[in-house]
Amino acid sequence: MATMNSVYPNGGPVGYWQQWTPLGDDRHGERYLYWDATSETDIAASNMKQTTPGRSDEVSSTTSASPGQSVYMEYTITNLGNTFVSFDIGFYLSTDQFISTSDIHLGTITGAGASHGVTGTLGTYVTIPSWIAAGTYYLGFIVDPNNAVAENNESNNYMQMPNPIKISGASGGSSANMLVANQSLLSGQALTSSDGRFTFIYQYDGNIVLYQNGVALWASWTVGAGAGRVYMQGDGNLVLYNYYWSPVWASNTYNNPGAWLIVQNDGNVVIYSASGTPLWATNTGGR
Ligand SMILES: [Ca+2]
Ligand SMILES: [Ca+2]
Ligand SMILES: [Ca+2]
Repeated sequence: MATMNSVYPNGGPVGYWQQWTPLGDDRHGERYLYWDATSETDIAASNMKQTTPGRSDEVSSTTSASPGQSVYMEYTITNLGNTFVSFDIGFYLSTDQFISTSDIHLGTITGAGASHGVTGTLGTYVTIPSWIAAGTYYLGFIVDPNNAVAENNESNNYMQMPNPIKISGASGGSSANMLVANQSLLSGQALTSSDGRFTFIYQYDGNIVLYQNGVALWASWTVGAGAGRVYMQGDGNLVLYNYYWSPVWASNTYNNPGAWLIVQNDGNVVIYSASGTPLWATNTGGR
């Protein structure tokens, strides 16, 4: 047995002030004994980077952003095994420090690869979703997010950025532009895009209509179903119920608990899943 792989036989580099700072071989601070096995497959994620030989520091990442903004993040990947491995890299935005595939998916690099023993720090741009609520989030990444590679250690594949990212609120007016789970529009109630240009209204005549400056862009064609409600159900389905609580129209996006609707500034009305996947839209964007 060996106590560390051949890249850092002495346990890793020494950082500032002679403090030991971990690199990609650190495996979340845990130390592993490596068997003298004929094969080991393990890729690992880290938020450290080697700056000069013997010195390492945290990777760079953007610490504040607006919805829709493209932001930079670095990430380090190490192939701890003894064979070449090809893998995907997924990028995520999380409300906590724990990055998982159920967080908001920002994109995936497919077909990355690393020879055994190699550590590399890479950088990429990811786009903060335009629909995101203001708050503090963590950017992070996962190597082999779909677990296409069987590894000796599957628990060291995710990592958050060293610093949280503060996402500001969307600019513009203060009218509600969203319908979240268990919220309804009653007759005459409307949502307005945050820039005020688009209105999504449940009219008294029963029709749900999206307007831009008085011009209808989209409608549910449900005249006669007034005095009911447009209900964003807990199962993710947006349903228009009439006065008798009979469903008249639906987005058919059920089986998506936590889904929500937004009137976007591009003129599109979109229902997103809880993890940010578009499920339904009026397809009226680009305005
Ligand atoms: Ca791994
Ligand atoms: Ca998370
Ligand atoms: Ca895996």
